[in-house]
Amino acid sequence: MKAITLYDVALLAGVSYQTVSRVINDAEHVSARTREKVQKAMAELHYVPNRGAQQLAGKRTRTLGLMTTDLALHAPSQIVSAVKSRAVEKGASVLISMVENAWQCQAALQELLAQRVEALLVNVPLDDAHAEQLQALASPVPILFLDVSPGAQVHSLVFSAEQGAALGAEHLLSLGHQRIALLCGPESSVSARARLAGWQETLTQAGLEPVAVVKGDWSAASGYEKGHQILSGAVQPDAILVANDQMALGVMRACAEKGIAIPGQISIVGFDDTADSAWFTPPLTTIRQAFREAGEQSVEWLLAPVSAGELWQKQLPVTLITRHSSARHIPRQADREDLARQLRALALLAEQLARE
Ligand code: IPT
Repeated sequence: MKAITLYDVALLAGVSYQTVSRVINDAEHVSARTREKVQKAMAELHYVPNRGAQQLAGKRTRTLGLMTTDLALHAPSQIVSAVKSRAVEKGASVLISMVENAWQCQAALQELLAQRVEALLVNVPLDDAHAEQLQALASPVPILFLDVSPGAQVHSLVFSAEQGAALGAEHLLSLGHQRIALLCGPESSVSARARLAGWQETLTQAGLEPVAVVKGDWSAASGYEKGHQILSGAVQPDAILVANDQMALGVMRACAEKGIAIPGQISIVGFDDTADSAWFTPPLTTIRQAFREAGEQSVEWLLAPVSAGELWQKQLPVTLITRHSSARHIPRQADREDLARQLRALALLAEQLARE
């Protein structure tokens, strides 16, 4: 079958080739009536404009490139969802490339550039040097990073990991918890390392050491497995700080299997506040990272990036969302007996002293 061209559309609509081209490119100076006529002819002929040809003719593609980590994870998929909807609103399209690890980034970047994206968004955890290298490779195409440390010399839009971690730890301390276990994200993630550092700093300031530090891979399955590991450790924790809500989901399952009541016997605090976290049993207390806002602001930047030379670096706030997986510490039976024993010994001592 012969491919339908602009000429066929022009012929059927009874207008010139240039007029059809103007309608396709949303150019000015086309009357509503003409536009309608052309659109009708296009529909009738099943004509689809050829982006490649438009691009060769030097037209803007309004195509954004998005490189993302595993979309099976809730946080990255919710960011992509927000990016897509804002881009559609703005008349831009998004090409998505998913990478399994940081080392695939360079090839993915080349592939997106080969498709002539106008700007790039990268939501892959990257160390400073690696992000800086990708920024140099992408030049002059603007590139924005979502999962880097604020110290990286690249354009970035990031949530404050340390602040979020401190909020979670302070919340547990304010509830009277002292035996706190930490379930971190993978070592390869900058954000996971920053969250761990934030927790540790807050606990140290309170004169405490975590009762366990365990690493998972962000998935609910790893939360379940590591949750069981923590719960069968030498010291039973009063609370667990979990580096993301998906792992918290697995931890909650492990608690249920062990018959440990949340929040009666253990408090759980997550990180992310993904769309499902309010629907866990019980609804999860967590640190909110506003993924929708992050996705939307990224698109705004990508469509109007700052002038070259200057670094654009923005930190987004994180907030504590208190739901029902955390509650005031209730001393355990053993602790209460221990306290009673100590008080009796003290009373005895006081009596002796009084007699002397
Ligand atoms: C980060 C999430 O907090 C975590 O749950 C996990 O999905 C991770 O991404 C995947 O890389 S959010 C990121 C913008 C720091």
